[in-house]
Amino acid sequence: MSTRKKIALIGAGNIGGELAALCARKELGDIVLFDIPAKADFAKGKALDLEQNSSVIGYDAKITGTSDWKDCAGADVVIITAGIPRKPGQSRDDLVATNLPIIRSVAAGVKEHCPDAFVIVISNPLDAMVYELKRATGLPRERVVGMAGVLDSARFQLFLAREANVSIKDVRAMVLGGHGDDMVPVLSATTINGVAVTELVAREKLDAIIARTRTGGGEIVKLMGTSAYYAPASAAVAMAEAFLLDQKRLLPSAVYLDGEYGYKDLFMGVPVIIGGRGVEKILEIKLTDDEKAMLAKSAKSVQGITDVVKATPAT
Ligand code: A3D
Repeated sequence: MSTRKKIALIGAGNIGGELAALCARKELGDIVLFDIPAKADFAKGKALDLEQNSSVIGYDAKITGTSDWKDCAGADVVIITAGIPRKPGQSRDDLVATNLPIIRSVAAGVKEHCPDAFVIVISNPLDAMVYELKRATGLPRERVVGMAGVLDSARFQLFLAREANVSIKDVRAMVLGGHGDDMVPVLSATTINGVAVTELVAREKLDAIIARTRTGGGEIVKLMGTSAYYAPASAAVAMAEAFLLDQKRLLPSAVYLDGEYGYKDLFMGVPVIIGGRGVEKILEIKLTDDEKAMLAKSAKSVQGITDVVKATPAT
């Protein structure tokens, strides 16, 4: 039996496949690609393709495709992409009717087979789906997070780097709040290698970049007919890696708030430290009055969709 870490990827679609490819190349552990029975062979085929790729690239990882939850048993990390992505013209919230029952069935699998895992949810609408996953599994808040802030910050960073004509490596930014069109790019925490971004990018350009960041997911859906998958997968792997390698990284993540920033019983993006114990700390950073107001607006949207989820009985 392998003593490597085990990573269960729930959903073997576009993001699931890229997650598997990245985890394998980084040799983070053995990988199980899980999907519904109708797509079991598809998951098996993807797993085999990726195992064959190990021979070319040179990585050690066992990759298995399955639709049997027993194969996920004992996973150290579970990353959930099960559900449908957006089509052009749809909002993330439009997905709730389809994705809520899916998340509930995945939660049952996680609860029974992976109760000790660090769980990262990607399925949309993100903040409401991760709320339901935690509620339905009863897992502690240290071990359930939603991926959105790392991706939204990456989009913000890219647009800033292009505008300022500097290397992407030197841009540090933070996008907080819900994963929706009123997410909160925090300018007071955004620098180009320590230099305030407001010194290098004009205010009206910043406003345009903030607007583009907020609709960054929709821009790709409109172009491709489905949602992004390379950057979302990389963002989730950064979070998984922080846990598996105890990196203690400061990453914006959707976490269960219990009074932090003045919000309770809600999942929303805030800066956290992720290390070997999962969410090791929730940081309450100083925000300007403007940023607090934007966060309040975003929290209101998240609360609205979370309330819909809470009011929907299990079928
Ligand atoms: P897609 O390529 O369709 O893959 C989803 C997979 O989930 C499919 O293979 C389905 O068969 C599978 N699935 C459905 N039901 C179940 C189930 N009960 N158990 C296991 N697997 C199941 O979609 P995708 O990979 O492009 O996107 C997946 C999700 O991520 C969607 O909800 C997207 O909206 C969301 N997404 C979130 C972000 C964030 O930043 C939060 C970014 C991009 C996409």
